[in-house]
Amino acid sequence: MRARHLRWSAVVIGLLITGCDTAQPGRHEDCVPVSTPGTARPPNAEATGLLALGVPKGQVGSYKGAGYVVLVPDYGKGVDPANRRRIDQTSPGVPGEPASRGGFGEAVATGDFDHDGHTDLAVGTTGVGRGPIHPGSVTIVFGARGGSYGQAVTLAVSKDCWSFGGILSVGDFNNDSFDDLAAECNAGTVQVIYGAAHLRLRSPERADLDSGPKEPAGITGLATGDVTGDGYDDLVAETGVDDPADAGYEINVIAGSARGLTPKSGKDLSPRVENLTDLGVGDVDRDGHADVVVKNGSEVTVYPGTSRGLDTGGAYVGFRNRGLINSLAVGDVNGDGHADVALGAAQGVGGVTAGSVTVLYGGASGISGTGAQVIAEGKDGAPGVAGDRDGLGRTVALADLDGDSRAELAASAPAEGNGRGAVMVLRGTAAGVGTRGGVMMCGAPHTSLGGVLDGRPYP
Ligand SMILES: [Ca+2]
Ligand SMILES: [Ca+2]
Ligand SMILES: [Ca+2]
Ligand SMILES: [Ca+2]
Repeated sequence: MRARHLRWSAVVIGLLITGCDTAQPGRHEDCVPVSTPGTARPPNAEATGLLALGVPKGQVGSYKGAGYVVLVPDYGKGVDPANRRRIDQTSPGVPGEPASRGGFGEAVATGDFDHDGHTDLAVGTTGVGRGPIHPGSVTIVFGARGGSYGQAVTLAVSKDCWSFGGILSVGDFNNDSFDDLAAECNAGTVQVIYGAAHLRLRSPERADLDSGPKEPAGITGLATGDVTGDGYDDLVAETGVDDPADAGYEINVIAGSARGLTPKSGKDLSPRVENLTDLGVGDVDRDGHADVVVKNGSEVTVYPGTSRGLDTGGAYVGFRNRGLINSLAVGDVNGDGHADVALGAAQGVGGVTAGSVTVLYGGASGISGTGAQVIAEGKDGAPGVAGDRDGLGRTVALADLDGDSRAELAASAPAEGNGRGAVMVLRGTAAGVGTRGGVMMCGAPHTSLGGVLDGRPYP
């Protein structure tokens, strides 16, 4: 899921002065460059998880901004960037040709859409940089044995979509074991593409759904989880509302069923939030209903899930950050069955913009700041060197990549290294995010690695 659009001690400020890239231009942080294809042979094993990094500003051949996606596997011991793959429109089987400012990789999502046991990659490209004649497309690249990719299909845009693929979210909305893909279509419409065994051969079933508000001003976020607790994944859509008297963003649950996602009906349970937000879905209080967690400015608000949708009356502010929150992800970091929440605060406070990620842990009464963990580059053994304007936490993701039922944290600093961009991955442990033994990856100059990321365990 993607939404459009600190605490710093004297010790950290000291690091800023002595250790950052800008202070020592010749110095490079210890990171694994991932903009080129990996050179290592794939091991004779299947990955346990996959981290997808969309790099829409990436250069392909002589085409600037053609865009590519870096796929980083995990074989059960932490992400393995040496075995990365790079997918672009010159990759075998991928339809289309690279073009300047094509922006391939603007949105990425992963899932097993053909249910063959290999995780597939969905790539959304709205083509906004190329003018109105490119209304967007979604490409599904199929995974195969040993982490290879060789076949893909591009789903043409429907006539009523003009921002197709700008935001993607994956779930099994009809619970048939084939992952399904929800894609932004236009200001108030989501298109759902149902997974099927024949996806490579013929067009999948697609359906357009209203995202909720009567006067939508643009979908800003999509996330998936079983809010109603009936075994079918539900889609949670966040949509701007075009209402001068009451501007804001509406959160709607579109319920899954045996027939797939069904348009909203009955009682209005849609909360309205004031600020452009980011949302995640997970069962923070472990009552069998996934909860919707949204950031609203510097606050984190939890809307408990119920069999009828969201309990707006039971909503609570689980945490107030000292500065603006930029990104949010939900997943179970410590494996206790309660979903946890990662918050990226790239701008920080007081003009110090190295950025940080705060992890809030779920419990019987939901999310609170008790026991919160603050992650920053170089802090408590985490990789990297905190530099002013790095902006760690511009995006965050939580996903169990190594297969131990604890979510790993991926956090990006797209501005780091003068726009080279960096992504830090730290493993989930029973005691929370493990700051030691983390991996730091970095991109090519001016490609803002980490601006787009998504992670998923293998099926
Ligand atoms: Ca597959
Ligand atoms: Ca399905
Ligand atoms: Ca937890
Ligand atoms: Ca894990």
